Amino acid sequence: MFDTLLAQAGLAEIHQKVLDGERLSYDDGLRLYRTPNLPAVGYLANLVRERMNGHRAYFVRNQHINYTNVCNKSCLFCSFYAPPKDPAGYVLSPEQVQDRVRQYITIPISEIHMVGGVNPKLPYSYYLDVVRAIKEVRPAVSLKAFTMIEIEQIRRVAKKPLDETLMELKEAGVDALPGGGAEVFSDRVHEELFQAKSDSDKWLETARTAHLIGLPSNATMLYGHVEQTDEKVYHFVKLRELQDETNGFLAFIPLSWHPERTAIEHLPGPTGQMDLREIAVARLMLDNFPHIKSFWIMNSPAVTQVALWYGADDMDGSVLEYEITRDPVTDRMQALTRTQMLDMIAEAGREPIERDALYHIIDRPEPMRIVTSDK
Ligand code: V47
Repeated sequence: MFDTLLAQAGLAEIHQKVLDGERLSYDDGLRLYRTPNLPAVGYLANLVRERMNGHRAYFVRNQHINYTNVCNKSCLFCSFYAPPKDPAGYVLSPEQVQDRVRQYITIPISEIHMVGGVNPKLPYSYYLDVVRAIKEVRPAVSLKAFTMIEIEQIRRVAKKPLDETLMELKEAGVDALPGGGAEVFSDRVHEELFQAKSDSDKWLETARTAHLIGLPSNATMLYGHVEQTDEKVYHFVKLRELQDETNGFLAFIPLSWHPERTAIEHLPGPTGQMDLREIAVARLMLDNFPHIKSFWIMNSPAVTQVALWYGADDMDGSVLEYEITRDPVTDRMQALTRTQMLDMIAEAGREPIERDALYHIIDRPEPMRIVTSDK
């Protein structure tokens, strides 16, 4: 029955490659985007997902901290930043960052995710101090901090070679780098939406250096704005090539663009159909990435539950206080408790696994324990 469905969707050849564990080509990637039969793509992605991760669905109790919103990159897709000298700009001191960490000290958080704008005023010592300040309050937490774009800025103010800068951040307490700042690896989109930021070659070079000195990272792709299908497939191919070389990527996260309050908010933005397809195509193309994450903040909890059958094996986590896309008017708290995450995963028919930033297993909750304490 499935064979007929896949043949009708024009995916018979890709199905065979998936069954044989054969790498998909650039043209296969285009075909996966172009077939209207999304469930067929999801079915193929789920074959790979279950082969690599069984029924496991990872989640993390984490806290997000944005140390500054000041940014000199003026990306048109972003609503978070304040340009230098804008009165809305802020910088958290290391002590204020510690206060944020202490705020949730009773919750057994295992990951802190810290990113910020590219703030030209911050000296090198600030970054090291903030990292040490976090580890002083929560020594056991795994700290995932600074996108490749921030790392470039940190290296600039450090006036040191990239590998040395990364080593010093690692020694201070950074355990992994988040996947942000990659956007879409396309000179055209770069020119149109984020020309002040460095390009894809630089992002990949920074990731390569981080991996080589022993700092793993994630990778992202921001979609649903002006990008085209061939650019997304190219993005996957470049990431896959680097992963072949370094094996330093932990997870890939397709980021569903939110148009609200951005300079290009007239664009319609992505749909649920697109969100599921990005997850599925990523799982199929990125055959050497151990994990594909459906970031529930961007994709919604509802789409994320379905995504666990479309290639995703991770839903991110509690995400205490997400500011990148928070609505300043409603100021609605975006957070999930452990119980809510367990319920979401259990209802989707997957096996919940609590992890830290490096995918060390913290807990394998028994299904019977779902509906217990709420932290
Ligand atoms: O680099 C900016 C994106 C990224 C918007 O590594 C937007 O585990 C949607 O990278 N709508 C930062 N996205 C977030 C990020 C991330 C998130 C969760 C987990 C991980 C991880 C990484 O957010 C930026 C940019 O690509 N972004 N503006 C927006 N309006």
